[in-house]
Amino acid sequence: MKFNTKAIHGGQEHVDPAYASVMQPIYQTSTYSQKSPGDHKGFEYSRSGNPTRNTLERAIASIENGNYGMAFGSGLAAIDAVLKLLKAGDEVISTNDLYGGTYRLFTSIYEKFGIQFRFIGMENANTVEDYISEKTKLIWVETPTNPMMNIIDIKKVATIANKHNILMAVDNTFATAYLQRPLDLGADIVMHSATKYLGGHSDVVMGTLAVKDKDLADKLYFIQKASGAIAGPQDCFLVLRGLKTLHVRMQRHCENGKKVAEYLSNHPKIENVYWPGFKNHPNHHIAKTQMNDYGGMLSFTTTGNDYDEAIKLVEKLQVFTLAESLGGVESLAGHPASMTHASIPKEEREKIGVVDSLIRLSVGIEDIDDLIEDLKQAIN
Ligand code: P1T
Repeated sequence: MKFNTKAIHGGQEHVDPAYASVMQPIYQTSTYSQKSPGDHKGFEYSRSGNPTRNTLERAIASIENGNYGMAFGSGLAAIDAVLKLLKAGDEVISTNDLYGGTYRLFTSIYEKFGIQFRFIGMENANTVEDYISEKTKLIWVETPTNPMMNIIDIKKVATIANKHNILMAVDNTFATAYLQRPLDLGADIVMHSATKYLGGHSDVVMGTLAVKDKDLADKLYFIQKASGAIAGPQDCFLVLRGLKTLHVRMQRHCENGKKVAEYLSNHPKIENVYWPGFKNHPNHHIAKTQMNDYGGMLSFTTTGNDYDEAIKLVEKLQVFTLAESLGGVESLAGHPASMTHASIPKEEREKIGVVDSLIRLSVGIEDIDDLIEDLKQAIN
């Protein structure tokens, strides 16, 4: 089955044996009756399994070319489940540019439990090998990274991870399975903040994982059940509905993203535009091979790198909404230094380019003329 068909039908055969409804029903139930202890129809309690969630989990596995999927109450809950595979004394190597909340989870929660994190630039994948020790148990990769849009060579990092018997996880939130499929490139785990493009309508908070390996899936299902950070059935329904238009939404996000990136790069008041589709992006050649297109996310800085100017600019936007999050049909703008990445110390974030004038755009699927006009009036 091709991707566009999988987005609509993947994992969704016979979703309703009772009435043959075309859409997966919302099973808003915490529990299921049993004829005799253990004699039931496959479900006993909704923390361990729920038909609506199971259908979404199969759909997520299907679009990522995995065999098993899991849905959690948020993207961070999904990342949290992956970290629970580890124990005190283990080390994690992570991209140094990543969502501020992921950084906070790693450093403020898991360091306390004796897990060590090394945040490194992975733009040259070979450098990963220099940081591996016998304690390294997980490599965490975001690509494109949030918010600097760095591109990491998934296949190369996966080959290194595999050679040393280390798990490799990819946060695929910015690209989605429409643009890149990390499991096909050798990663063990693919993670999403489904809050973003998978849901697609800014109306749900959810996280997902997909894997190929049965043993790994069993460990993650156990963590999901034992820790309990599951996604609820109504939210699973919303993401199932979102998935059905993922491919058409992503096409327009990519088209609009390209036009906005080009407009900004030609504007005299704009200093840098970070978007992997530019030929002069340092890892454009990798993006070109591992992604099908370049997505709708980009960041830029204004000339002079002035905090107040950046704030004024985002306040003036009218079609773009100033808000955290991304990946919905509507265009959003954010100021990472004071919003999504405020939990990263200033010296750390400035080292990777998250300066005071950096503005991040999630380019939506509105009419491109209105988006450009809005940016023009706000910048000028
Ligand atoms: O918000 P939540 O669903 O828990 O997902 C966390 C998360 C994980 N990974 C990436 C790459 C993310 O961008 C996020 C959430 N990001 C934002 C809210 C944001 O505005 O960047």
